[in-house]
Amino acid sequence: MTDAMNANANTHAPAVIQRHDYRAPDWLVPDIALDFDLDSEETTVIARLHVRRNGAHDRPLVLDGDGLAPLVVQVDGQPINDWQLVDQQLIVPLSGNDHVITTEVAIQPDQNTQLMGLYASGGLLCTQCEAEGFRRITFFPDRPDVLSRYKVQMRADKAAYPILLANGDPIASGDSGDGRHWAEWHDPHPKPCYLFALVAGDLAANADHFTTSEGREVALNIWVKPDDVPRTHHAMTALKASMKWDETVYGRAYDLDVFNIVAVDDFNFGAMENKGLNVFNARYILADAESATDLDFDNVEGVVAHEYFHNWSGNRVTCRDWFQLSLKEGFTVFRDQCFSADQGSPAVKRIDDVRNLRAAQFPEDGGPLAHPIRPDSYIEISNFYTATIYNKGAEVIRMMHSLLGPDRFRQGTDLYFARHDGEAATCDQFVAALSDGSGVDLTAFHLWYEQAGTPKVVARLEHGADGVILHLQQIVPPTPSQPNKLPMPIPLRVKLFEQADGRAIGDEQLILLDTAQQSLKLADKADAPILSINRHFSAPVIIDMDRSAAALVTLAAHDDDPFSRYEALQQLMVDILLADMRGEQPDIAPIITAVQRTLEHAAADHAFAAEAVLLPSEAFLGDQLVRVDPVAIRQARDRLRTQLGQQLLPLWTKAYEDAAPGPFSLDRVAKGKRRLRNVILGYLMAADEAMGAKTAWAQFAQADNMTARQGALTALVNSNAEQRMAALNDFYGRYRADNLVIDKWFTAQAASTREDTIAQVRRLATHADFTLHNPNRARALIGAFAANQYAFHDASGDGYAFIGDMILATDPINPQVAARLVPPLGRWRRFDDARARLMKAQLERILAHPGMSKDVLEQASKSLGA
Ligand code: B3K
Ligand code: ZN
Repeated sequence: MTDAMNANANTHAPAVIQRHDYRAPDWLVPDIALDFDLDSEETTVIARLHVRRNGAHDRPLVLDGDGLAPLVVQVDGQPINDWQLVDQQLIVPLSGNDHVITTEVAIQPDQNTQLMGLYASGGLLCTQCEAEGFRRITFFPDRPDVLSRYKVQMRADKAAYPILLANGDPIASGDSGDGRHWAEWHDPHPKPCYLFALVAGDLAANADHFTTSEGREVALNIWVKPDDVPRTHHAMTALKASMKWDETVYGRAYDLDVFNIVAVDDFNFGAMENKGLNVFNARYILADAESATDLDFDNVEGVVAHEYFHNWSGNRVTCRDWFQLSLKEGFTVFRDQCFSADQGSPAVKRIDDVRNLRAAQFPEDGGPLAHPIRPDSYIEISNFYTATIYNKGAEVIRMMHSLLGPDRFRQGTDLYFARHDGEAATCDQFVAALSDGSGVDLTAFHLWYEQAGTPKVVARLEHGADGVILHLQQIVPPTPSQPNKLPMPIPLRVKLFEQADGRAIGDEQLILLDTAQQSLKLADKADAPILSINRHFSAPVIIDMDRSAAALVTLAAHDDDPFSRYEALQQLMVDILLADMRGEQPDIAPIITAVQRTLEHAAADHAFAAEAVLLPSEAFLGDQLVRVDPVAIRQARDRLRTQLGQQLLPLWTKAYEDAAPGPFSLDRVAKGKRRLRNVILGYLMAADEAMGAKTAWAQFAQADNMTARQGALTALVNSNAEQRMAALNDFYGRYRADNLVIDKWFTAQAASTREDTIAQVRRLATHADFTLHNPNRARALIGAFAANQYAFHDASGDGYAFIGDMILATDPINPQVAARLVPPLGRWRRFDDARARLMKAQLERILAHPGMSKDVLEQASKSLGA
């Protein structure tokens, strides 16, 4: 606990949960029957728990609750009076080893603005329980290692809620005779309560079916508001492809007769893998050409796959405690990344994944909220659904996959699923199963689970009479509460090329750096070798190596790993931009040559070319500096963009024309062309704003799809062009009834590079369509603004104050959404003293505010690091 948090007299210091305090549950709940009398104003929940003493002890039954008052407490059918409610927990003394506990509570779904537990959204009633939402529905041991078989009965008004869904299989349904009806669902697979789900509403389905490799006929339904059914086809295609892929690649088949997905408008994150009843944020289900960008289509595919894959990695084998969250999340992200790579372009997918890792996870790992992929402590578990747990977790599994190769990795996962099916497992057990199944000892990887911080690998190539020698050194930086680190196992794919002609010298090698320093011979002889290292991003590390611009130009042209070609181009740009910021006059000829060559070959892979010529983001450039200077970064980046735009103008124009779209299609080539055109628009605008705006406006007006329309809108919104307002107004008018598209309208303005962005964002926060109650909308404006480095870090501090205001306003409504807005303020150590003071002032203001949630308090106090 920090002093700042202790100093806050208004809060009762929240408890810190420690990983080492884990104890098996005192009581198990093999069976539970739930009875819901549903109503948006007041729902009654009767729960019958069959509880069983776990081991010899005399401790009472302790059931978690949050905001619940027991109306009835019975033991074996008899009301009791000796229960107690202590810190929201219901304590029931029990004499025997097996009992049936009955409780009744009343809850108010339409008052539930946190969107955890049972809540109302757009006329539906739905649930979200992970991590600790089930305790807002009924009293229960709300921890992932208590697995139960669920029977659920629900009654509801037939007109308002014609569809009644829960986990598992539908057993019976009927009319209650009073305008209400009922349904009963049984889930035969024991599960932790975080996987419980229920949905009631006026829904229509896109219905399909799938026959599993085991011969099971599965009914598939994607439930949405009736008007939205035409927008569910991409999700259904993705679902069937995921089911097939998991059978082929992991040997995992689906295990119920029904698989339901429901889309809801108000949802705290992407989606939720509840057994047999996935609940989704509508933005990850609904997609058609008119309203969704290609990125949206890809995200739908990826998230549908992710939640489906959880059926095995998460549901059949779940987590022993929340410290093991990466067991299911890291593994499932790795699985969905590989799936998406197989569906599209592996190279472009890898580039995207690495860009996301560097944008979200590296800063987290280098800041006050750094934590290992298996954390040691937390105050609020919701704060640990992070890029570290998810994306770095996936990278750690990818490294083990690289070392084992696909066949031995599969032997490992087969053993993991066989050994732990139906259990709540740990990360250590996962690594042990991979080791035992593959016959390769991976125990050294425990360090990746224990140590936070992004390792830096310093590489130096030496060549002479002894051959080509690679000298490597690894540095794992100190992170909060982990000052000293041990060397980690770091698999690095490397390959040598000749400087003169880009000819390969030997094959790619996979080397394992597992000591602080290591030197190894890569080849006997070479004239002027250059090193391609961390190919395909084989390890989540920062490579520190001096390579000349000429070497990078050669790699950008000749490296046979597309990811490394991309890296070479990015490094060239970063080197030039940093030199510019230091006040040097960098030679831009090498980058002109490399971009020119990439554009000349764009037709081979438009999507790759688009990624390769994109300038590094302002935030990524900030990460390369000891002190982030948002203004200098903006100016240097604008200068290089203008130089590239102007010097290669005929080539940009030609590439734009060559990438002219045919009829709308989601095939790789069509998507690649759209992506490249949008990237080129940025260069055209930089070369000549009036000319670029004309092209953008034409693209905007003629677009038959959202990728083209949004790309053009973004280019115009960043400009002073006369078409800017026309595009914004047209877009708003055209889509005002479509929430998911209006989110894009808010984001385009919040992410704008214009000087008046803060003022615009403040104005948009009072717009009639803005609400803090819908997480998508809140993130579309506030989240996008906080990610806009130049505007957010305006020297006036207005950006910080706006985020501070929004955190205070959001917290009473939805602490999870509010807490996610805090980390940008926590980066104050990376900025000049004046900005740092202003950022800290906002954190102090938040901490001093009475009644803040523990979600926000944990993030703000750790961010302040006081
Ligand atoms: N498991 C959920 C995330 C739940 C977040 C709770 N704060 C979605 C997913 O990762 O698949
Ligand atoms: Zn997940």
